[in-house]
Formats: sequence, structure tokens, C-alpha cells
Amino acid sequence: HKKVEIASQKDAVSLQHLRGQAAIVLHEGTTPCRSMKSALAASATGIIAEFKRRSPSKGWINESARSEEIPVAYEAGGASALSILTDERFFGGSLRDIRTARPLVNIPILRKDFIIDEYQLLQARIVGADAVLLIAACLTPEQCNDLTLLAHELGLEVLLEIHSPSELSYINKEIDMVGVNNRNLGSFTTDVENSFRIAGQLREATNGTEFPLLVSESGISSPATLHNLRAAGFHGFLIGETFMKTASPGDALKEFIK
Ligand code: IGP
Repeated sequence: HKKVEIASQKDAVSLQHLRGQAAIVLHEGTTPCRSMKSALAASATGIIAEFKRRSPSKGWINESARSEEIPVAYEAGGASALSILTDERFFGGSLRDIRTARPLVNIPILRKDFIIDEYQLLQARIVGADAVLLIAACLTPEQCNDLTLLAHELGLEVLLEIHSPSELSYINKEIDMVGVNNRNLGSFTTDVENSFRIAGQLREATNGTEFPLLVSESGISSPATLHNLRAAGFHGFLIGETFMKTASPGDALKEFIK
């Protein structure tokens, strides 16, 4: 579905045209991106609070969630950054949600989607995202590198998502942040052990040098888990459902970090 949609967008605009658009996007006066990496490294909570209406595994989590309200409440509640799902079909999100939230908050915004094409990076920058998610499982290492370079040209930071040790090879010094997804893509079950296991292997592989900023993603439902992840070297904690399923996601976050 996504591929067809993007292919048709690409028919209309050649890649050269896209580069031209990139120049327009970055015209004088374009607001610079906020650094998510610095926000996570510096912050007390490290929480990347996610705006997510639904998911393939859970169905509707918060059908009436408003992007005018929840991002603001997340920032007030102590989030270091925001993740906003823009996939419409599976997650009930849209680029409009980032466009809406951007002028209302000061913390960095991650565009969370299945990014496979340069066009999506331009979209992200135009609507006001500060960082994008690149999922190793959706990309070849070459595609991942190309997208990372264009993201940087546009001023966007990259959060590379990996699920398994075999994807450690996607990490290079261009990657700004590495996210370990605790959700098994086959069964949709989450196991935070995945973060501990991969962090250990990453530490061995890098010998402690050039260790990237680490984010643990999915299935984090208690402050104790976050505490243990921090002790294992994680600086970012991507949390969606735990907050979104409550009547007041901002208050749930506030309660979580108390
Ligand atoms: C948030 P959770 O379990 O806290 O709601 O998970 C986030 O990690 C999850 O939404 C996610 C995701 C993704 C969604 C992680 N990687 C890739 C869509 C695509």
C-alpha cells in the first residue's frame, strides 16, 4: 500500500525535483531542527512520549486523541521528546498531527512511520519534524545510508530501529540514535529483555568506544523497567500505549516519573 502510494507520488516528481524542493524547504528563514539526541542526553526523564491512536496489534487505543492537546500535555508532564505516528492506515495518524503539534511545543518531534523513500524525509521536514525513524527491517544497509545522508542534509536527525543482533551491522557513525524495539514483529508481543540483550552485544561489538545513544522502544509499562534500562546504558525510552490508553496521557506520564 505504502509503496504504491509513494511510487505514484514519485512519478509526479523526479528525484532531481525533490532535491530542488529540499533547497526550497531549507530556504532562508526555515526554523532549524531541535536536536533530539541532545535533548535525550541532557534530560532528566529521557522519555519520548508517543502520540498513537491505534496499532495493528491493539486496534483503537485512543480513537478521539487530539494532536492539539496531547503533545502539549506530554511536554508539560515532563517528556523530553515526542514521537508522532504519521501512518494513517495502521496507526490512525497523519502528517497533519505533526503540523498541528509543532507550533504548540518546544521539545523535538520524531516522525514515526515506515520510511522507505526520500520523499518522506522532505515531508517530515516540511511539517516540522526534527528527527525521523529508519527501520532496519524495512531497508537495505545502502538505502539506510542514503536516507541518513539526505536526512542530515535537511537537518533531521536519525533514530535507527533494530530488533535483532543481526541488524547491528546497520549502525555507523552517521546514525544519531539507535532504538532497540522490544516488539517482536512476527508475534507483536513485547519483551524488554531484548533491549538488555542487544545493548550488551553492542557494547561488546563497539568495545565501549563510539557507543551510540541508545533508546529502548515498546512495552515499557513501569518506572522500575525504565530505571533498569537506564542502568543498562539507555538514555531514551519510547513509550506510547502505557500513556495513550489512559483518559489523560499527560497526567499518566507525570505520574510515571514521580
Ligand atoms: C511505542 P508502546 O508499546 O509503548 O506503545 O510502543 C513504540 O515503540 C511503538 O509504537 C513502535 C512502532 C515502531 C510503531 C516502535 N517502533 C515502528 C510503528 C512503527
